[in-house]
Amino acid sequence: MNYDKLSKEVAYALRHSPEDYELELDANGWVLVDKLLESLRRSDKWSRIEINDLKKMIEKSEKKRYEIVDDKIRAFYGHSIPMKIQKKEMKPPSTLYHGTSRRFLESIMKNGLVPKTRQYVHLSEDIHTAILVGKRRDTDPIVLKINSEDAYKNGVKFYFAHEMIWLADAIPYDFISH
Ligand code: HQG
Repeated sequence: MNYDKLSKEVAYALRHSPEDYELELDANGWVLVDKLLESLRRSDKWSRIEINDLKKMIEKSEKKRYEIVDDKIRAFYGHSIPMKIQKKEMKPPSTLYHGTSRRFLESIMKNGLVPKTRQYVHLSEDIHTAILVGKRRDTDPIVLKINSEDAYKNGVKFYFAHEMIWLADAIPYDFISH
């Protein structure tokens, strides 16, 4: 089984277009694993898919994108559907990082970080993860440093996705340096 392809398909189902899969995410982004399997099986590509394939997909991925708990599965981050997925508000580490394309720098330093097509701005706990995120768009990405301690003190809300990825509604430019 091609787990990368499966992961991309699951991203459409759990982050971007659940309605195309006849799925309805709950407020925290969960759906029943059985419902997802049922929907995936309608396509020839995944006609024999089982829960163990989803578990292997999660296990083999270099990135922590999904979790299965009991009979449910969800994406930790990355949603673009209109209904905003509720994330747990939490005090962030004092510094976070955001890897991005150099060509966005001017606009980011003028407008701050905004979520664009997704529901939240995505921030990384470590520089290495930020570089990987930035490399999706630029072979030589820039890593922005977010003064999350000051941002938090000034009322910017942060949300926990998982131990490497934090989310925010937006980050004003005063808390961004490079
Ligand atoms: C940029 C992937 C101009 C921002 C990744 C980013 C991550 C601005 C792009 C996760 C801007 C949005 C999310 C402004 C933000 N002016 N550009 N004011 N504000 N931007 O894909 O953070 O593999 O929505 O810098 O690895 O790149 O799918 O966000 O470049 O974890 O699991 O607008 O998605 O994970 O791009 O990536 P995205 P992201 P997966």
